[in-house]
Formats: sequence, C-alpha cells, structure tokens
Amino acid sequence: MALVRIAVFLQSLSRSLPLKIYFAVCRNNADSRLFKFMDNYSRILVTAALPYANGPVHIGHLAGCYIPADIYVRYHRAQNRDILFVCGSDEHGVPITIRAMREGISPQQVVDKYHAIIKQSFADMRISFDIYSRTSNPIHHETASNFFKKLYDDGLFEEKETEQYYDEKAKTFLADRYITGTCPVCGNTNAYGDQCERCGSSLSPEMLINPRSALSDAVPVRRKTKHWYFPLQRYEDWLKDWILNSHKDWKNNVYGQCKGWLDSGLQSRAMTRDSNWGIKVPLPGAEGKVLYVWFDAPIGYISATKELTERWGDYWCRDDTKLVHFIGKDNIVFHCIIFPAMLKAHGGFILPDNVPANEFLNIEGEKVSTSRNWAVWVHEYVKDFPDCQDALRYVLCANAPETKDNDFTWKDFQEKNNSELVSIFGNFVNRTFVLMHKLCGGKVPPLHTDVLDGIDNELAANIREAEEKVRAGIEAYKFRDALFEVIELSRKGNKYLQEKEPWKKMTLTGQKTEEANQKLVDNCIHFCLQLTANLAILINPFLPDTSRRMLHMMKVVEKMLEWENAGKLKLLSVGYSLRPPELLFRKIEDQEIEMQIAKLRNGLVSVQKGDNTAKLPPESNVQKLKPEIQYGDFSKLDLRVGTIISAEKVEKADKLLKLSVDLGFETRTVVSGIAQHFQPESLKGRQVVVVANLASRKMKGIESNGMILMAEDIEGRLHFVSPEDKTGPGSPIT
Ligand code: B3M
Ligand code: ZN
Repeated sequence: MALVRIAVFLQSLSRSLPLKIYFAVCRNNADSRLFKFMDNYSRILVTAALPYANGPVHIGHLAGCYIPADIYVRYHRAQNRDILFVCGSDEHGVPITIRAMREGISPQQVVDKYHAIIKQSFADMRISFDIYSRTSNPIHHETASNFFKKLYDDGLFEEKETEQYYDEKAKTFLADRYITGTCPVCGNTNAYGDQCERCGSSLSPEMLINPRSALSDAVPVRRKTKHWYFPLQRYEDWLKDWILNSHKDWKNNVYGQCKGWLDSGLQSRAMTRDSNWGIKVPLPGAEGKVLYVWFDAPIGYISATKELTERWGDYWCRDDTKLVHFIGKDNIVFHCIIFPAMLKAHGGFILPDNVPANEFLNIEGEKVSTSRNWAVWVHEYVKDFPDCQDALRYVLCANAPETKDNDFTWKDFQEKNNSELVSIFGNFVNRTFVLMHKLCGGKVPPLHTDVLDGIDNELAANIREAEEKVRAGIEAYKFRDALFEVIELSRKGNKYLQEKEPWKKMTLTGQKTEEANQKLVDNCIHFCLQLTANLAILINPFLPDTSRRMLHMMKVVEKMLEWENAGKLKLLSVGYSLRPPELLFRKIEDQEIEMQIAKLRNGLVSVQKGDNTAKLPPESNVQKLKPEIQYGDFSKLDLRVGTIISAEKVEKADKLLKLSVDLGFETRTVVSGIAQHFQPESLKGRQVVVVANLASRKMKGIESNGMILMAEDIEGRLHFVSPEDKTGPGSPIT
C-alpha cells in the first residue's frame, strides 16, 4: 500500500518536473526499476514498418527503420525490460497487384515469394523481431475486419458515391496506380495516376494526358462507385493537442511534417477500395470492395502481437506500455495522424509515445529508386559479403539519415570498415588479447592498487562515462551518437596502450625492476581486458555478432551482456584463462568495392541473371523513328567530348542543373534538364558528349551554350552517353 502511494506521488512529481530533472533523480538512485517506474512505463512495444511484399528490401529500408529499431530493442532487452518487437509483411494493396501483373503470376504467389525473401534478409541481418508475421494471415483478416466493423457500427464512417475510372474491358475499377498516361509536367508517357516516377510530381488520374488502363490498355471511363470515408477532420483538434502540444519531444522532421498536415487541415479519406485483393469489406452489398491497405496494414501490428502472445492486451491496451513506431519518413502521416485517429475512434488502445522516423538514404549520391534498380538489395549484399553483416550494420548506423537524407557510398563503406572497425575497435581487442597471452600467460592478470596512476584512473572514468553517453543516446533515439561513443571508447583504449607501452617494460632486466614492471604490465592488461568486456556490452545492440565473438574469446556467458554490467571494472575475474584472439572484422578490398560499384551502375544485373528478385521494367512502347535525314543533315552537328567540372541546382527549377563543362579549348556553361535523375555532386569528372555548335539559349536567366546527349531507357531513366575510356576534352565525335 505504502509502495502504491509512493508510486502515485512519484508519478505526479514526474509530471510536474521537467524531463531532465527526473532523469537525473533516477540515475542518482541508480535503480533501474525505479527508472522504469519514473518513466511511467512498465513495458515497451516496438513496431517496425511492415514492408510491402512486392519486392526485396534494400539497405535504405535497413537504415531507415529496421536497424535503429533493432538497436533500441536489443538495448532494452539488455536492460531486462519487458519489451516486444513486432513486424511482418504488408501483403495487400496496389503495389502487390501491380507486381503480380508484371511478373505474370497471382498476387498470392507474389507475396509468398517476397515474404520469404524479406524474412530471410532480416534474419541474415540479425534483425531480432519477436515475430515477423504477414497481413495475409487469417488472424489479421479477422482483426482488421472487426476493427472496421466496430467503426462502422459506431456510425463513424461517411458513405460517399464518387466517379472513378473503370476499365470496361477488364470489368474493374482502376486504382490510381493502374492508370497510366502522359505526365502533364514532364511529358513522361509512362506516368501513373498517382505519381510520375520520372519527375516525381504527385498526380491524380484526371491530370494524365491520354489515360489508359494498365490492365488492358483500354481507355478508361468514369463510373460511379461507393466507398466508406473516415472523417479525419473530426479528430483534428484532438490531434493538434496530442501532437503539437503534448509531443514536442518528437524528432523535428516528424513534428514538422505533422504540423504541416494539421495546419493545412484534414479531410475525409476513403478507407475502402475497389479490388479483389485485400481484406473484404465486412458489409452486405460491398462485393468487389476491400479495405484500403493503409487501413489494414497498421492494424497488422496488433494482429502480429496477438499471434505472438496471449498477453497482447497488456501491450496494446494498458497505459503503462510505451508504444514506439520505427518508420521511414514517407510513412509519417499514416503513423502519426491516420492510425492514431483510427485507434482513438475505436477506443481501448494506447497511442504511440514516439515515432522516430528517419529520412532517406541515397546511394552514391542518387535517390534510391526500386523501379530504376538503383538500390543495394539486402539479399544480394548477404550473398556477396556473407561474413560482414556487422560491417553493414555499422555503416548504416554511423551514416543513418537521422535528421536529414544521407548518402551511402561503397567507398565510404570500405573506409569505415577498414579504418574504424578494423583499425580502431578490432585492433584494440586484438592487441589486448595478443599482449595478454604474451605478457600475462593467457590469464586475466591481477590489479595492483599500489601502482595505479592517473592514466589508469582516467581510463576507468572514460568507461563509466561511455556507458552513460551510449545509454542516453539510445534512449533519445540518437543511435549515431551512441555508436560513435562506443568507437571513441575503443579509440581511448588504443591510446591507453600506446601511453603504457607494456611491451617495452618487459625488455628491462634486474629482479627488482622485473617485479615492478610486471605489476605495471598486469595493471595495463587488466584494464584493457575489463575495457574489452565493457566494449562487448556497449557494442552488443549495434553489432550483435561481434559481441558474441568477443564473449567466446573471453569465455563468458551471454548474461555478462546485461546492461547493468556496463561501466563496471570487475567483469573478468583475475586468474581466469581466456582464448587466443580471433579477428573481429576483416579488411574489405578495393576489388570488392569496385565490383559493387559496377554492379550498381550496370543496373539490371540481377534481372539478366534470371533472378527475378530485382524490379522488372514495366511494359513500354518503343519510340517511333523520326523521318529520314541525309548525311549532310548529320554532319552539321559538332559533337565533342566534354568533362563536367562542376554542377549545381538551378534555383526555382526542379529539373535543371547548371553544368560547367570543360571542352578542352574552352569551358562552357550548359543548362541541362537532368536534375531529377542525378545529384550534382555525383557528376564531377564525368565525361559527356556535348552538341557544341548549338545556338545558345537562355533558361531561367542562365545562358546555356550547348546540350548534353543522354540516352533514355524504356522506363524513362536517363543515362549519360560517354566515351568508353577517358578521352581528352574537346575530342570530336565523328
Ligand atoms: N508497407 C509502406 C512501406 O513499406 C508500408 C508500410 C506499412 S506500415 C504499417 O513503405
Ligand atoms: Zn513527370
């Protein structure tokens, strides 16, 4: 009873105190149970976005949500918190049916195939879900269907009849994605009814020029159809209060996007679609209608928890559960606005405490594009680097797009692996073990307190501080900072060894000196070993395989990895014999990196291999030939090789880049409409073909002198036309 009263008192105290103060109070008490209690939560439920089972996952997915979520979960498990980590495949919606159409198989075959590939990729990357489910499971159909039915029975939907495109040949209504036509913005003839993938404009089907059905190529007609709309505007005031007032702690990118949506006003959204693939609308007279995929998918988190445990209600319905959704930035509105409004309308469920969404990861300076196959696929990475999961986890976390879009390059991957993992962390652990075997008989040497010095004390302090910093970083969703602190600590270990130079001490002779020196050596190696044990605990959430390898070398059990051991200096007992060192990381060679870059540039590699896991290009029309010309017409063109010296975006023109091109005899400014295809930084040094005698033209106030030749493939993506080998700028093309 007394405990309860104290609890209530502390809860009310924590509400009135700023976060920082009660955090400090908890740490002083150094009692993790109290900490949990002050946090007001008894358990944590972590979800990671359900990937569409319409293709494999790429490293952008990992960096955006699965690796941060996994780090967070592994850390809390090490804290012995009651935590669940749920995920699964999102198997409904238009992306699946489109993929089925392209591959000439059924939607069920599509999801079966990709669910298996995705699940394996996650397992290979050590993403430690408690369950990886799928939305085609009966339990999910039932849960989502009942959810919808409850909102319907409570009279919360608006029924509306609207006109939508209908394909008379295929006898079906067409989702926006099923309608293709010419983009009114850039002229791409293969734009979709919701978006043009070439210029990125978001469209509606009415905006397309010459719309056609992607199913049958028929010209679609407008027809009436009925759908159930969820009136989001009714929740606007509540959402404003909940997010804008009560969740100022959310990341800036998340809070900002939510504010944008809320400021521009919410509207009713259709929660059903005309389709045969998905969860049937559980109402009479709703044949041919299914739940909107963004209605059913987030409910998938609930169904997956139900499938996992009978205690699912504790995680979803009790206020003392902390719900955290890890997602990419394109899913923010669904997780922060639409799903919470649905949960609120339904009643009985908790809402997320945080939605730490990441921005996007670009690859080699260009946006990831699955349709262009500009991506590093996880299942291919694992095949090419079967022993380097942790290296990828490391680089993706160290480079995570936590606050802004970030870039992955293969060179940087190699650099970070070789000069941070191998040369700093791995090197420290390896040196420690080698020296321990050489100078201390393969055993943990004793600590001689009579000869401790300032350097030893500083190292001990560093270990304790690192624990605090890593913990604070992870709890604040700042995983990059947290990881940095771990590497920093190993760097300090190397510095310590360098200062102590235990190898030198053993060269001195004379009995007295030898004894005194052995003491110094013992202390040094003792500290290095305790530091190694600490590093194993601190790196565990980030690089679990590495941590296990370290346990093996130290001959200790997993229990040592519990977080409460971090910061302690007596983790390995004196006299305990340890195994010989094993290398924790291997060097990644230039040739491996070159191969990856070539693979990426040679975009359709996997498709040619007969491995259908990469995206297939959509059907397209072959461009008609232009009328015949004579040689004289052709010879008027003066085509020259040029080298791009610099490139920059043109202000207020999404599509234009201003290029400075070296033609050997002079440097030209050329304005080119390629901004949506290439990042300016990636163009420097690239060789191109320039129409050098084209009359100059002003574009957005800039005089353009010449034109760059590009090849456009069937998907509308652009490729440079350039000489195969480096050619002197100004060389004529004849
Ligand atoms: N499948 C979209 C995506 O993969 C969607 C996420 C659902 S989370 C409930 O980006
Ligand atoms: Zn366009």
